[in-house]
Amino acid sequence: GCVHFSTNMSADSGLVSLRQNGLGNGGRKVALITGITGQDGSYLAELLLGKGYEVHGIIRRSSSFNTGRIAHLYADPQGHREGSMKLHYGDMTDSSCLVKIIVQVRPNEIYNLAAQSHVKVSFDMSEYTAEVDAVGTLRILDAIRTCGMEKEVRFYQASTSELYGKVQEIPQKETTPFYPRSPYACAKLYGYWIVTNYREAYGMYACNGILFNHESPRRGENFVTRKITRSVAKIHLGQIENFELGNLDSKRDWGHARDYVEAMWLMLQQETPEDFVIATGEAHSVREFVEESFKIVGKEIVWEGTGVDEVGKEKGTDTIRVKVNPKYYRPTEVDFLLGDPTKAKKAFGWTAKVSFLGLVKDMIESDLELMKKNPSA
Ligand code: NDP
Ligand code: GDR
Repeated sequence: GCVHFSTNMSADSGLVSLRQNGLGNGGRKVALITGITGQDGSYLAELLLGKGYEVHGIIRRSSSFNTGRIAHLYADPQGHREGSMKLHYGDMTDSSCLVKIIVQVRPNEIYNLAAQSHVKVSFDMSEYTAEVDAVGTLRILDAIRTCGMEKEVRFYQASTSELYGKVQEIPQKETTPFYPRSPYACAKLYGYWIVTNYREAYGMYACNGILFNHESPRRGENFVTRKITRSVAKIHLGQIENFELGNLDSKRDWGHARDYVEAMWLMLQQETPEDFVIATGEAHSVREFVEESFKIVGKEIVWEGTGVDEVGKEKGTDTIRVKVNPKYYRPTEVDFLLGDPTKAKKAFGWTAKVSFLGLVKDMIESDLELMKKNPSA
């Protein structure tokens, strides 16, 4: 069943009636975040706590700690004692758990960020990805209905630019047709449409945020940006000589996660629920991300081609710093994503604050600090 993360969350019998007027204890808004331990979940929790929300998060049981990104948000980080943030064990594959948590928390807003979010991994774990990313979204929507809260809860769905996949139009906006290119994107396509359907069928306030790639020092270590900044930091500090990447030519519209979680919140504060593209409006290749990273630490890059993908000239006797390994290629690739965030700007004044260079700099600086402190990180 569903286990409380710690003991100081009381099963207050007055909780339910108190919250039926739409506000939590002490008139505070209550938010429930799935995927709170992930990159976005941690920034969103910070943002909502800063706005005075009572924040509840669902975490998975795991054999090692998975709360590293949110540890600083505990009232007492040493003792893992909760203040305004409360954690519940649960899983997107477990409906009864979702129902129990929603009944107990009675949130005003639910942010559905939980996902098997790695595109390459989704080719290896396609069925599980569908379970979590597609059916998981259906499960939580149905849990809301089971609790009779479909008219009071506001629901945010973490949709993605991966829906555009094999691009039909440049730049991509809310009306651009979808063409998913991975089991991940196919699962998220189901998520997108089931959210749209429940909005139309049951009058739910439910929104798809179609977010383009967003990164940060907290980005998972096997996404390309973080892999690059970690490796370049280690090369700069003399901890490693080189590293491997896959396709260097794909282009992405990369923004900063801190900016993007604000757009999630804004979407749920509007009069009517709608879907929005969130992007910077600027695209760069993986190769450019590598180049900018090396520039920041003041090192020359030496590329190595594999014959499969010739990526540059080897220079003299210098050490090869970046190798291309086809094992990182995807069976079907998404070549070029560039978003048009005009609708979000018009509706609620959102624009990305952090530039491409600002993002690379933030990530490199943070990884330099990390690797200096802990070379085995
Ligand atoms: P992360 O991979 O960093 O975080 C994913 C979160 O989902 C983690 O908290 C993870 O828990 C949790 N999770 C995974 N599987 C389950 C499960 N079966 N049940 C419950 N929780 C689960 O992703 P991001 O923070 O980068 O992204 C957040 C969401 O936004 C995802 O849905 C992603 O697909 C989507 N998205 C991300 C974009 C980006 O550029 N970052 C762009 C567009 C969409 P644990 O920590 O235990 O692994
Ligand atoms: P993406 O992010 O697939 O866009 O999905 P990722 O950083 O994994 O890949 C971006 C591009 O870089 C190329 N690439 C590599 N990628 C990884 N991970 N590792 C490598 O070594 C490597 N070398 C080159 C990839 O081929 C790809 O073209 C992210 C996730 O956060 C999704 O959950 C989210 O929906 C989308 O962004 C928007």
